[in-house]
Amino acid sequence: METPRRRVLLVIEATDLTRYSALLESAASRWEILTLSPSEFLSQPIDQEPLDAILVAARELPEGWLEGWRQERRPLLVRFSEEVSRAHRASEGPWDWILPASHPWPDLEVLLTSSREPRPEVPVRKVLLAGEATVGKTSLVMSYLYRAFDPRRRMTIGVDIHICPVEIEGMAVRLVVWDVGGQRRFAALRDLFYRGAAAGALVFDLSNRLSFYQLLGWWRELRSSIGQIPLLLVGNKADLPREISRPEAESLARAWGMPYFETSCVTGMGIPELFRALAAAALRRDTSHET
Ligand SMILES: Nc1nc2c(ncn2[C@@H]2O[C@H](COP(=O)(O)OP(=O)(O)OP(=O)(O)O)[C@@H](O)[C@H]2O)c(=O)[nH]1
Ligand SMILES: [Mg+2]
Repeated sequence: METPRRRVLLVIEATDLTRYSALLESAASRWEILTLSPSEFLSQPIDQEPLDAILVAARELPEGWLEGWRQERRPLLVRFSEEVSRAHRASEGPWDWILPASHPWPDLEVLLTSSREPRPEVPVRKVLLAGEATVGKTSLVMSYLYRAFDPRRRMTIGVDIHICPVEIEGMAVRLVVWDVGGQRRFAALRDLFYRGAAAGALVFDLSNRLSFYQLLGWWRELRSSIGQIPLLLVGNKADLPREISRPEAESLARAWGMPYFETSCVTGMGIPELFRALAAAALRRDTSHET
């Protein structure tokens, strides 16, 4: 059976049209493509004929631009972005997909010819960051979320909870990171904080041997509180002179059956990898739990 011709609206600055002209021509034989500039788009709501997709190539759209678009069947909402190099499902905002502005068409073809699926729920997993005070647990989260390092020290009182979006192999995951205060006086509370976590990272400071020795206490505390959840070992502050070598840390990680990561919140080294590994471990934990 022939698929019905797709009706697509492209919102684009007139000056950018030439960039897509060849591709628009070739697509026009298969899809009905309407092009509008952002201002036209806002001033003439097209609500007679249902659209299959709204593609937004324009960089700026005023807030509330979607308000006029209450159609019975919600069109697929796709953003072209200069900042991504491959297609991915959006986890935030109104968009269903974000496609690379430089080559959106192959992915678009697939999206428009496959049947429409509802946006999947983004899985949410609780994970822990544990380890001695000042090893840099909160800084790891700040560096991941804001790509920034702040040398001023703000001790975590009890626990800080951060929402960290992570993407692994094109799939969005939302980590709820429980970043526990490492000070001894919070120990009595921590058992409560650990409940329901799907994975965790044990963090020490590569420039501080004591924080490495103290890992044993943390490992025991986590294992006795939440059992066999996947744990990762993290040597942070790799930018500073070391007191712990990589082989020494790796041999501990091996003994405990954990993967080992080195990070620096100053340079950002290893931090995206760490969060992706945490997300992957948290997701794995869930499936193995169910089967
Ligand atoms: N040079 C360097 N300093 C770091 C790094 N990570 C954190 N720091 C610094 O170490 C200090 C402690 O960092 P925090 O992130 O507050 O440590 P924490 O583990 O959250 O400490 P608690 O909240 O008390 O458990 C701060 O002054 C940070 O700026 C790093 O990778 N390199
Ligand atoms: Mg902290």
